[in-house]
Amino acid sequence: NTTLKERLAELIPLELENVKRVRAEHGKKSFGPVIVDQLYGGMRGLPALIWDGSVLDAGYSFPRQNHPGVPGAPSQGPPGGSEPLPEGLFWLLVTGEVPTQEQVTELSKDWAARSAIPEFVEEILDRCPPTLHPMSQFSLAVTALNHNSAFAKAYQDGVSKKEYWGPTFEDSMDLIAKLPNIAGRIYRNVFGQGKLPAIDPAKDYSHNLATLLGFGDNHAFVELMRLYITIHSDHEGGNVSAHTGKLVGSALSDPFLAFAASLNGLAGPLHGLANQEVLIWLSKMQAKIGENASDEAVKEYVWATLKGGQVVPGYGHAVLRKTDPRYTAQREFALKHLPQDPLFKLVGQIYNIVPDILLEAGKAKNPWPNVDAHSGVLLTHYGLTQMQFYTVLFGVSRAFGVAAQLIWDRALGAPLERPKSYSTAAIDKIFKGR
Ligand code: FCX
Repeated sequence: NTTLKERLAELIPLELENVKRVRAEHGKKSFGPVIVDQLYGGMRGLPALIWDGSVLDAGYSFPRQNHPGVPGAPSQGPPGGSEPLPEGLFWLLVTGEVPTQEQVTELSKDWAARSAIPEFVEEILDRCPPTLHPMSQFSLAVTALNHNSAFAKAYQDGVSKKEYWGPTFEDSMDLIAKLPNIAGRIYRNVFGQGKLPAIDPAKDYSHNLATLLGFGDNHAFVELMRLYITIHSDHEGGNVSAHTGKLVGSALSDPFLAFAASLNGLAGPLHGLANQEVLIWLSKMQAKIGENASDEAVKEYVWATLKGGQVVPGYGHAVLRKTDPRYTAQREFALKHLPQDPLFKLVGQIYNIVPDILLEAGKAKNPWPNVDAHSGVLLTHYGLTQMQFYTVLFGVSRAFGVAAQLIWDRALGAPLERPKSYSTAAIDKIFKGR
């Protein structure tokens, strides 16, 4: 019954050999034409990164962790649960293998044991005004965890490059383990829910997170946390939060500093904040056209949004060109647990209306919904109505993907990331007359 770290120590030399072979065979081959527009257009579609944890296929998002048909969907939750466990997902992201129930339970216990945060970090959070966005508080606290970073200490002690992955693994486990206490404290400070309960080592990660938020006795909400943390964890290496973590980690900033940077990217409306924006948009729509509005009224509202020069939040995606399976997974959960919820019905009605409108408007490359189009509706249904907090939950989950990547980047010796930038004058000079 090997531990995650023991299994990882077995896999790393194999993957180092594998990468060496692939680079020896293909390293000098050119990979797709870079066109000047990609330098101006946000490197869209530019083959520029390696990450084995999850791969998106424009046909549908294919993070291997949550595609039920894919061997490797993590083991089911504890008895009575039917949603996957994030512990199983993290094992899968880090090893590419499905863990046993014992290995999953071991992870739950290990994270519970590492979950306490330093008192000074509690005080930093308690000093934040409730008007400071929860995501800013979140990244402040994660940055401050650098105080006890095993990697930073090992580096100062002169650890050899080959050993970088060990302290990175320890920091990553500590990071993931401490997020429920940080998120729970922010939630209770900003939205007032009294004293933080203790983490229960007999409960899984999601159950403890639900308890810290005040919903621990609601089995359906605990199940929702298992699903939510699983599906938001990783989405290829190029999205802003994953890429930022990789870039900052490539400077050998420890996982706390790297993930705090990821959180600042996730806080952007065109990335993780979209799940908050979706709920704000839905609530404004309901306020304007009422509950159980006609398709015509919804159509009119969507066109007004576009004509107002705004995006329809939760629709579109930089890579996907189909409905995000993470949307579908949430829809299935809603059909099972809250089929009559009016906001869920509105989300379904919008799903039947928005894609045709975006296609008719002709700008969006992907008219289908992404994960954010559905997530807030589920949280609201169970009483977690504070939309400003939604991206914090997205952030708790995204730590799983970013941490897995940082461990492997250090294990494989990923170099400092340093793309070349050009001035427009240089572009003009290089390509004039070509
Ligand atoms: N409503 C209105 N216009 C849209 C649109 C939408 N939903 N989606 C795209 N467009 C517009 C863009 O604004 C752009 O217009 P412009 O040329 O005037 O700027 C044009 O269509 C082309 O954009 P496109 O390339 O299709 O899409 P982008 O990737 O540039 O933008 C956004 C799509 C950013 C709006 C969409 O991706 C979004 O809302 N993202 C935030 C939420 C998100 O991606 N969540 C998932 C996170 C990620 F999957 C993860 O897990 O990491």
